[in-house]
Amino acid sequence: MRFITVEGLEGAGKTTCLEYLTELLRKRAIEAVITREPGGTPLGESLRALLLDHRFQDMAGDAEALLIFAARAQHLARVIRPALAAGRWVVCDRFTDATYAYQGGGRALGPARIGLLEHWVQGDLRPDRTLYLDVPVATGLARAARRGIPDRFESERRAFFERVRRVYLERCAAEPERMRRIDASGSLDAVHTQIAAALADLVGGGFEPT
Ligand code: Z5A
Repeated sequence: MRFITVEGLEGAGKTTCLEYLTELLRKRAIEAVITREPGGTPLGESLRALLLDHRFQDMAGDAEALLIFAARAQHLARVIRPALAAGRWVVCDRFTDATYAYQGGGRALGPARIGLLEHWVQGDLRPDRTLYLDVPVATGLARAARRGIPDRFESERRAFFERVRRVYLERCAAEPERMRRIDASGSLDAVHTQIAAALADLVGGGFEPT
């Protein structure tokens, strides 16, 4: 049983990477629980809709962080902890590193309050491995822009995303064993090779080349 999380700026390629990752694990007979944040439960998905909604443009940073941790508490209680307790692997599209990056960095709440909520909601639970898909802000925003109408986060200014990226990179540097930086600016093949390498030690014997 392992808890894997995938992080990155919008347009970094998390969705694309998750499909590859799921297939990679399946080849090793690992049927992971694939989930996402904010979301992953009916309550969490409802909170996600509020968080992304343009009507709440004036949402206070503290309110945003608390809603995200409310969704996370439900997700942990109803999906993540039960799956891990049953011996399943869990792969989650974003987790608490995103809160440090977006709310701690982007919204400038700082790491201390995020740390308090992390301790309250998660106790000692942390991901076993986090893949941070790193792209320059301009690359991520250009890829995300191809998808159509931006949500409340995607409408933020470039400086916001530069702060988000800085926190992600600092966290990779601080915890290199858990949090692996994947250069996601190149071809999908190059990204996939890095992903397989970053997970190889968790499955014993690594993965067959694809
Ligand atoms: N949020 C937060 O603030 N705090 C928190 O604690 C958490 C979340 C948990 C929703 O997240 C928002 O929640 C998010 C932060 C906030 N802000 N926004 N927006 P989300 O993860 O659901 O939303 P997202 O960041 O927009 O993710 P996404 O839509 O899933 O994007 P992506 O998965 O990273 O990108 P993609 O869809 O895989 O790829 C985008 C395009 O690029 C697509 O056309 C791909 O074909 C293309 N692509 C991907 N990789 C490549 C490569 N290597 N080369 C060329 N083209 C590529």
